[in-house]
Amino acid sequence: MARAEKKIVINVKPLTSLKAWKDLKAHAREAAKWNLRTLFADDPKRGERFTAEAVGLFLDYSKNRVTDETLKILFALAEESKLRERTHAMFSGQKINITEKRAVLHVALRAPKGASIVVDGENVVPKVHEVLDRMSAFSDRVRSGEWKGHTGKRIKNVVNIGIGGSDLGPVMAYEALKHYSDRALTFRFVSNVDSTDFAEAVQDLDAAETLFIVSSKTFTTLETMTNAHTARSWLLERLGGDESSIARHFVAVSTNAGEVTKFGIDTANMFGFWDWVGGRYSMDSAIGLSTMLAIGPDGFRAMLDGFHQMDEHFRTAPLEKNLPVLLALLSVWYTDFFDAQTIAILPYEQYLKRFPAYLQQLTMESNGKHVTLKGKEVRYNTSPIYWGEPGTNGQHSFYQLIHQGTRLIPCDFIGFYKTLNPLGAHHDILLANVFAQAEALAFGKTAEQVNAEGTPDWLVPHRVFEGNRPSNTILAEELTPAVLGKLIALYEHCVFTQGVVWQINSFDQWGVELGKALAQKIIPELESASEPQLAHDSSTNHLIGLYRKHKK
Ligand code: G6Q
Repeated sequence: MARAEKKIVINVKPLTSLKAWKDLKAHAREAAKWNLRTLFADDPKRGERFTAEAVGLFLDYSKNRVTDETLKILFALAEESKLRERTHAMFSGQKINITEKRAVLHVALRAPKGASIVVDGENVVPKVHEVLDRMSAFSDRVRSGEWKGHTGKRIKNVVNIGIGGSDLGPVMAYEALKHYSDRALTFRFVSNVDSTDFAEAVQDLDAAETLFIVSSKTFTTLETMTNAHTARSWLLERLGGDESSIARHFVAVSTNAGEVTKFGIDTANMFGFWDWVGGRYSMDSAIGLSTMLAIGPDGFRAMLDGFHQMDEHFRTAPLEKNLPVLLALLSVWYTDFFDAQTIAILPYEQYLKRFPAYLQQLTMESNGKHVTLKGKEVRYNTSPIYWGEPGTNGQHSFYQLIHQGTRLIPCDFIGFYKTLNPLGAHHDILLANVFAQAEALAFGKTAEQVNAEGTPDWLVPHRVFEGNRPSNTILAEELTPAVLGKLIALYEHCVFTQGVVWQINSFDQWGVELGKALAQKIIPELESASEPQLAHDSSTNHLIGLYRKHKK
C-alpha cells in the first residue's frame, strides 16, 4: 500500500508545469477581452449548446466566459491532472487521504447491496447495509411509537447534538426535506458550545418525550461532549435522577465504541461508521440518523440512491458531459485565471436555506489548503470562498455588489421546475427571478440603453450594468430526497475534481487543530480560582485578564 500511496502522489507533474495550465495562461489573456454579449451574439445556439443534463439535473453553463477552445484546454487539464486515475483510486478504496493514511469512501455509503469495495482486504459494503438496516429498524420503532421513553411516554422530540460534519449535514437535510418529514416529531440541533444553543433548543421540550442523538465520529469533540453531558444532567434532573433512563433517551452515532460506553450509552444503541468517512462527507452515514427519523427509512434510501446515481455519472460520464467536472473546471478557470475570490451559491428554494452553509464546510474545509500532496507551497489560488443565501432574499441585499461591485463573483443558481407548495403565482415569480438575475448579470445594461430610457447624463454611470458576470443555472424537477442526494454528490465530486487539479489533499483539515489546542490551554486559565501565570502574547494575556475581571 505504501507504494500505491506514493504512486498516487508522484504521478503528476507540478500543476504550473502542465501543458494545459500554460495553455490556459495564454488563453486567459485572450479571454480577458471577451464579453458574454458578443459570445452570445456570435453563436445563436450557445444557450442550448453549452448545457449538460444527467440523472435529472440540468446544467446551463452558457453564461460563462468560455469558448469551445477554453473547454477543450480545461478538459486537457483534467486529463493531465490524471482525474480519471485519481477518481478510480478514490472509488476503489485506495488511501488517497495520505496525511491521515485513510481511504476516502463516502461513495461506499450509498453503494447498492451487491457492490464490493475493499479496504484493507475487507468488502465494506455489507457493513454499510448492516448499519442502515439497524438504523431503519430503530427509526421505525421511534416513528411508530413502539420505542418509549423512560416513563412510558412516546418520543416526540429528537435533539441531534453534534458539530461541524456531525451537524451541518443533518441540519441542512432536515430543512431541505422538511416537506417529507413526520410533523408529529419535533427536531432540534445543538452544535455550539455556547450554552444558549442548548438552552433554547430544549426550553419548551418535555424530557420524558425527548430523544438525544449524540453524533460524533470521535466522541471526544469538546463542544459535543460538553453539550452531551449537559443534556444528560438536564434529562436526569427531570426524570428523577434514575441512570437507567439514559438508555431510553440517548443514542450515539460514532466510530468510538469505547468512549460511547464510557459516556453511559449502551453500544446496542450505537450506530457506527468508519474512519474512511470524513466528517463533512458523513451525512449519508449513520450521522444521518436524524434525517432518517424525520423522513423515514424509505426516504433516506431514496436519498442514498440519488447520491449513488450522481456517483455513477461522475465515475463514468465523459468529461464534456460530466456535471461535477464542468462545475469544477469552471471554478478553477475563474479562481486561477480571473482572480475570482468567491463563488456564490444561490438556491431559489426556501427548503435549501442551509445548503450554502453546508457547502461552505464541504468546499472550504476540503480545499482550503496551501501545500500540495508533496508538501510544496502552491503557487496558485486554491478554494475560493463559497457563500450564499436563498433567492429572492439575497436580491434585496448583497446582489448589488455582484451586479455593480468591483469583484468578479461567479454564481450558481439552483431552481426547480415544480414547487412543493404551489400557491398562486409564487413559483412563476420565483423562477422568473432566477432567469432574470442570470440574464442581468451576463448582459447588463449599456450606457446607450440607459440613455435611451431618458436618464439624465449625470445619472447614467450609476445606472449602467457592465454585465459579463458569469453564472451557472442548475435546474431539477422538484426537491425530493433523491434530488437532494444528487445535488450534494454533485458538489462533493466538484470539490474532489478541484482538489485533483490543485494537487492538494481535500480530505484532511489540520487547519482546525491549532485553535482547538490553544483553547484547551486557555480553559483552565479562565476557570482557575487563583491568578494564573499567563504566558501568551500581550494581546491574549490582556483579553484573558479582562474576561477574568468582568466574569466576577
Ligand atoms: C469535518 C471535520 C469536522 C468534524 C467535527 C466534529 O470534516 O472533521 O467538522 O466533523 O469536528 O467531529 P466529531 O464528529 O468527531 O465530533
